[in-house]
Formats: sequence, structure tokens, C-alpha cells
Amino acid sequence: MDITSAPPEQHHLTRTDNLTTLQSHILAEEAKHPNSIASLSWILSAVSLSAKVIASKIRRARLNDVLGSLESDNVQGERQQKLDVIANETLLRCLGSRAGVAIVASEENEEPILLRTETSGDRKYTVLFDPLDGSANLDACGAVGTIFSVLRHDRRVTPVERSILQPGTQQVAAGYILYGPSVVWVLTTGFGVDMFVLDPAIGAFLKVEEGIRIPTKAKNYSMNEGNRKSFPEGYQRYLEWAQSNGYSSRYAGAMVADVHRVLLKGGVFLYPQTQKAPKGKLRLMYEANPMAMIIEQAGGKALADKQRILEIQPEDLHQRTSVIIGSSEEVEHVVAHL
Ligand code: P6P
Repeated sequence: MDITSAPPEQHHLTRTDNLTTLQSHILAEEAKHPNSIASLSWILSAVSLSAKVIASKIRRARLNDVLGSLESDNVQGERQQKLDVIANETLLRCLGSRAGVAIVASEENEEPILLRTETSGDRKYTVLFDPLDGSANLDACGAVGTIFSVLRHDRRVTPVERSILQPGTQQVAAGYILYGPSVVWVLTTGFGVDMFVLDPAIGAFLKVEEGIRIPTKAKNYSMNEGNRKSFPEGYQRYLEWAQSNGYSSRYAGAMVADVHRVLLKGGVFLYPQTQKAPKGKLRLMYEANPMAMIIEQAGGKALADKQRILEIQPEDLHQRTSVIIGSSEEVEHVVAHL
């Protein structure tokens, strides 16, 4: 007898016995991608394995004395946290062993890493990531996250490194893992946004929401107001308007935490240009683009000033952009003041 056809009273598994794992979800999603082969599933499962390892390292960071920064700076000129390097190496090792990955690129590495791309044709994808976004929060036990973006590796483009520089509209999948009170994974493969939570008891990500829609409006904004005086005037006008119209402010200092809150509760996350970061602070390829795909897939908007982030043609792997991302009506309120 097919258990799923049995009458409910004969089911003894309760709601909490959620058996929809990330793995089974990915395989179902794989079927939606025409002529894709299993490598996308393997890639996402490699990210899943990495996330579990990173989550466990973060949980025990202070106990194992792996908090704090190293003497080194990354390619962004930012002081590296010990866990930045651990998270980066974890992702590189997990992804590097997957047949479908042609190239990996990380915020922590100046150059992309080519994985034997001259061999068989199954090296279909490029994976870009920020291994530990907001890692400066770690010492204070603040939320941090991993952000990733998957592109098809275009073997016709030479040199190979340039095959990475595709606009965000070309992303095959995008997601983030938020290491907070629980470990939450949000993923899109172009067919809506789904959310999973790590059940540490069984070491599996279980699906808790599917087809997430961002509220069209909500009176809150998220930005580092310490930079207010160096924002372009339009953003200062927006801030005046919001504060005169009963908006509240929330800011975690980690893009993953701030965007996740906006995705679930609505509102807008902004990181405008500043004197210190005249092109904006956030990186296009592995922060803005994946987050923009997720928010758009959930019915929101993601702009750099007035341009759609996903349509920006990248020139450099580590290029930065300003970001206005969130509920459609709230993004429009910002744009109206620019
Ligand atoms: P600030 C973290 O360093 C990060 O890249 C994003 O996660 C976050 O949104 C932003 O920078 C925070 O920047 O200047 O407010 O500390």
C-alpha cells in the first residue's frame, strides 16, 4: 500500500516529522531545469555540507578559540577573521570535489579557481560565494551568513575567467545560509523561493516554507545611518521622508541577516554609495546578484540607484555596487527621492 494514500488517521508521523529534506527538494527542482544533469544537485549538496560544517565551527568558535582576526587582509582590503578562512576553505574543498563545478570564485580569493576545466564536458557550472558574510559580527555572537550564486560555465568564452562575468539574470541558482538562532537556508533555482532549517538532531535541512512572497510594503528600512552625511542627497531625502512617516529602523550589519528579515517581514535594505565606498560597499557577483535573484523571485525589487541589479554587466569579479533591495513599494519610495 502506498503510505501517502493511507487515510490521515493511519499516519503516525506528525508535522514535526517533516521528511522533506533539502536533498529531495533539490532533486525535484533539478527536474524543472531542462537538459540539466545531476551536477546542479551535487553542487547544492556540496554547499549544504559546507553549511553544516561552518555552522558547527561557528557554534564552537569561542570554545575552540577560533574567533578573532588574522594578521592578513583579504582582496577587499578587509581584515580576515579566522572563521572567514575556515569557511572559505570548507567551501573550496566541498565544491572542488564536485564533477559539475568548472570554476569557483570567492570574496576571499583574488582570482577565480579553475578546476580542471579542460577535461570532460560535464563541468557545467561556476559557483561564486561570500563564505562568511558579516564575519565582523562573530566576536559579539552576531548573525553571519554564507551567500552563493551559480552560473552556467560558458566554455565558449575565453579566457576562461571571463566566463564568470555574466549579469545576474544568468544565474541558475542563488541562495544564502543564515547562521542565527537556527541555521536557515533560503534557495531559489528560478522557480520561486524556498526555505529550510537545519535540524541538528538529524543533520539535515528540512523544508519549512515554499514559494515565499515578500510583503509588498512594510514601514521599515535597514541601512547604516552612521554614513548618512556621506550618502548621495537623494538617499538623505529618503531618510528624512521615512523618519517623518513613522518608519522604524533595523540593522544587523550583516547583509544576510538584514535581507532575510526584509524577505520575511517586508521593508527595504539599502547600502548607498558613501565617501568611503564611492561605488557602494557590497560586491555585485556574490552578494548583490544572489540576493537580488532571491528577492525578485519572491516578488520584490533589487536596484542599484535606478538600474536593476541583475542587469548590470560585470567588468570585474570583485566589483562593488550600491543596493536598494526589498518590498516593491518600499524600493519605489527610495527611488522616488533619488
Ligand atoms: P557596514 C559585512 O561586512 C558587509 O559586507 C555586509 O554583510 C553588510 O551589509 C555590510 O558589509 C555592513 O557594512 O559599513 O555597515 O559595517
